[in-house]
Amino acid sequence: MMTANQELTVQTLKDDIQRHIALTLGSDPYPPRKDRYYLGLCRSVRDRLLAKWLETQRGYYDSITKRVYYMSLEFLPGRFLMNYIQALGIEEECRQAVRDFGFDLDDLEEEEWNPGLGNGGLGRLASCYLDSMATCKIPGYGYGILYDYGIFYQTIVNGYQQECADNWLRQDSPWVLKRGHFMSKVSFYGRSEVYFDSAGQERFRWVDTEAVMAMACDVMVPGYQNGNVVNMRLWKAISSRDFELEQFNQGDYIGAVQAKVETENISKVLYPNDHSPHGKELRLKQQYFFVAATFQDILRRFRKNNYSSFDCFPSQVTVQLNDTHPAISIAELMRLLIDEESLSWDTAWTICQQTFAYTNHTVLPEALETWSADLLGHILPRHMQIIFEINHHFLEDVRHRFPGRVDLVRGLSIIGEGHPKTVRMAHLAIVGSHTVNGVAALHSQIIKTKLFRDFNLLYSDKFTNVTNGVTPRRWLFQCNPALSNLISSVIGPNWVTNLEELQGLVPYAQDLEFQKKWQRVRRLNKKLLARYVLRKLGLGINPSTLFDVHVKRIHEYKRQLLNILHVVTLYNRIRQQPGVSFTPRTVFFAGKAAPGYFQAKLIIKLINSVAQVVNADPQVSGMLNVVFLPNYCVSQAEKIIPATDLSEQISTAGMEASGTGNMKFAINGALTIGTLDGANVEIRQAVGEENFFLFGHTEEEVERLRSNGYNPWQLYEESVELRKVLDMIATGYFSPEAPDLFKPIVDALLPQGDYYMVLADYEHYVDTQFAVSEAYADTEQWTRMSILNTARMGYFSSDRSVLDYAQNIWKVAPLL
Ligand code: CKZ
Repeated sequence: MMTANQELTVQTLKDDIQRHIALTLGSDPYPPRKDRYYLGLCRSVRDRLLAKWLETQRGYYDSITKRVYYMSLEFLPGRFLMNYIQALGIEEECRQAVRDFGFDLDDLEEEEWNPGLGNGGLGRLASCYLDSMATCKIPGYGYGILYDYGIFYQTIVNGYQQECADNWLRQDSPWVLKRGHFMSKVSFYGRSEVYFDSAGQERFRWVDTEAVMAMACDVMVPGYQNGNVVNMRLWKAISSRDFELEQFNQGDYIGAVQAKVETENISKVLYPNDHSPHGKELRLKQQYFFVAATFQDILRRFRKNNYSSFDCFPSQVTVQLNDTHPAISIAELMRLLIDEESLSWDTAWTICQQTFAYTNHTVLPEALETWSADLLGHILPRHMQIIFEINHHFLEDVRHRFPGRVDLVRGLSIIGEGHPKTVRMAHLAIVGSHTVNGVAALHSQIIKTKLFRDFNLLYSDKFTNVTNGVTPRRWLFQCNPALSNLISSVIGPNWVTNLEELQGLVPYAQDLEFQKKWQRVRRLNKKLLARYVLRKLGLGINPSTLFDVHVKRIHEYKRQLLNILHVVTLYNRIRQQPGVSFTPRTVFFAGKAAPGYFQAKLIIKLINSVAQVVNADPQVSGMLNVVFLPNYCVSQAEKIIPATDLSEQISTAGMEASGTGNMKFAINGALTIGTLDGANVEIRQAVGEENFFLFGHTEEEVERLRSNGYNPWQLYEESVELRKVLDMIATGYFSPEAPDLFKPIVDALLPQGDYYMVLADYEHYVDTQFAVSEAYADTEQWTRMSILNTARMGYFSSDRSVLDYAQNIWKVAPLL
């Protein structure tokens, strides 16, 4: 039933939509075109949010509260339209309004392009945190880069990944508010010049620089039905006028245009190499570009409050560094305080340390950022000088506290003394921050005892843990409406902003009536996914099979390979035992490989080759299917996760810092098969050991195996089943046209020593998968476990994470 008030809003909404189609888009509302009505709806929703956004920002402006600056080179917000509609609480009205025009809201939603301004978990985490800051009213801002090209669009051609450019701004996004009048100047290159000030003090200034302008582009991040809207400010590079004029005046028209294009390249493209920095000049320029522009904003806001002294800066500003990607901030703030604000080194350094906190997201050595000191010195000469100075002061302190420990000094130094000399960004971030956190309990422990052990010796109070979380708005309420409705029907709707309330479902886990409803919802979601797969790939899949899902970036440590070895094992078992009953499965994979990561790309090809053989074989038909879904992204995740029975979280123990997909699946009622890695450890504790399929070596066992001379050949020799699987792959069973195609994969597992311990965990994994199949066959038991997973996942809300940061690291309180 619609209330009178709702009818009023439906009518005004409809008027707004048509007005926008005519007056904003300059189109005729008749005949009704889907893309026009989509944009008309966007504009109408945007208007309603803008008012709240202005109010929130004015509120910050008037109050003298400490603000959080969440700095990240990546954000993965996903589609906005439905998120905005639900945050405003006008979903029913919007449905009705567009229905009156002959459209379906879910259909219109598909018109929106995903902003892929991130690689994976790290970028998505940043967006979950902004959502939670908005909902929990933590005063803060997100800062990043408006890339013209986000993460590449993946297609699969002949089983291989192909990358296409993702020009998401080709048609202006209605959600990006460009502040053309609001530009900050950012400098590069030049040199550091010494001079003496009027007091005879030696000072430095950065001269002969080249300038680039940063244009502010704002995106609204609304809290859930609380009127609060956080701002995400993304910078876009624009060539500087002065610079252009000078060049044009020299008469070199083509050269001038070329130079303009080159400077604007800074924000052109997101680097797609998740976990493997390339040390490229453009990437460093991106980092500094966004840091410099952001700090001008920070200082401008600080000054606006008429502060007499910078001493109170840390009581007004707290900066969270999302990994080391923005860590050049530390040198930049030092430069601003010393060169421009004339503070002493010691005062500036104290302010710096009190301002920054650094989150580490990975222990993989190849992902720890370093820059060649020459390159950094070339692009940012003054910053390089400051970094050397920071290092000098820091190492003096180390020598003082640990006399004679040359080894310690070498290990801790911000400068890696090789050829070429490098700047270790993690060391800079640790030294320049008051707090360093890992993203799950195990990961934070590894940071303290292994990765940064010597730093922990030096400052043990600095290191802490904040376990990641995900926003229940997008990852349950929005992506799984059927389950959300069922949950709210028994425990009310407050879980959306207080996820611990899901505990209220525990008593229903045994309730057969409720179980039936739970099964019906899960079945519906699986049908929706099956329909999507049919539409996208033309592949028919059976929704009553076990949906076994492995979606995330493709990386050797995440062990998609282990999963595919299991698939081949199942395939062989089914063929060898005709007539024996198996739990039918559909195994889904999705994920992108970094374009330069040969091995990961070959794994994609292997998955597709296995899928081709398995799906075409009548002997396993109905028992086993394999699907690779191209172009994994936020909106695809929203379709896959609610339909998943079994979540694959099978990284080599000690290598996945946290994982956040693992949380999204369990919240939606999937059961996990996983190793004791990252947040899996805490998830298992929360949902109960009996509701989690654990397998594999522990992190300590992996360490021990590696140092005691692990020999994968022995496993190969000892297991007939494993040997057969590897032989099939090695001899071209899945690639008859090129029998050697997958040799590099088998080589990594055998002659090259199997660094990721795939074979070491194989047998236990296969056995545990067998236990999964058995459990799935008992529907009542499985459903109970599924309900208990959802019920006990409250802790993994990003609201909890953000409030933890606020209380223990940022020292800010929620606004009232
Ligand atoms: O962060 C998630 C965790 C995951 C972790 C992921 C991450 O693997 O376990 O749940 C949120 O905490 N991503 C990165 N490091 N850890 C990462 C992302 C992008 C890039 C790099 C690391 C990137 C790099 C290095 C992009 C371009 C160049 C270089």
